[in-house]
Amino acid sequence: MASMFSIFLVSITNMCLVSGVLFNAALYKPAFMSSVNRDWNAECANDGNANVYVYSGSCAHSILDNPGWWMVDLRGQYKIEQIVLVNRGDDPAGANRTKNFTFDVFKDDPRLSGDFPMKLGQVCYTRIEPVGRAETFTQSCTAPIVGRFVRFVRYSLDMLNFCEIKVMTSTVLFLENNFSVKSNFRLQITPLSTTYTGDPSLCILLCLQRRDSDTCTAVNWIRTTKQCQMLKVNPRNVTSYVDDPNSDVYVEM
Ligand SMILES: [Ca+2]
Repeated sequence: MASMFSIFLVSITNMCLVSGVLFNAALYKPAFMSSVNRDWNAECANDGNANVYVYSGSCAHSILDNPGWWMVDLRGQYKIEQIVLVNRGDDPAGANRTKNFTFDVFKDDPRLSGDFPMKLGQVCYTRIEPVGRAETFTQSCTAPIVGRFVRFVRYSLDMLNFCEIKVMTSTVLFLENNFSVKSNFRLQITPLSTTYTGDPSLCILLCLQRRDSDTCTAVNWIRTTKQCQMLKVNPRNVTSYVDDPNSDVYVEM
């Protein structure tokens, strides 16, 4: 089965997307945190599901850490303008843990530096007081910051537990995306849009250009007709593959 997958690197360094509206650059991107409690992993906090009940499986939750941190890789350089945090809602004591934290931003992966996680990046904002139970807290950065890695960090001993984080931007400076290709399959979901392109690379580029409106993350490329079907799916939870000898499916990694 492994031979059905190959990696297709799409590096669109000249793509500049300036949208008229803020959109969430963190949705479905790779995310990490200082530790994981049960299966409530970091990517539960950017899965697009804002359910505030931890046992729903849509919240990230660490064990006791100092510092405790959560971080998303936006896979490109974005001008970060605002952060939205949806706090835990099912437990008052748990909700009260979301305080004394900072959101900071790095251009490069800070985990590769020797002083991670202690070193601060460029600070979007710091909040001392707790975010309310089940509250959706929205805060603009003091000034927009260009970067790729956006981190929640708290320099005291406690657990992290929040249910969604959105990184709001209106400007993409460039993208660096990897797609995996699975030959002779397609995803059986309703496309966001369908068009015809000369090759799958163009299809993927059109998909990425929809970032500001509908988070296109995958394409079905119908080889026989050169049809490009643009799709929205969580790349970490793809279940709707079907056999199709005329199609290849490309999914963002
Ligand atoms: Ca969530």
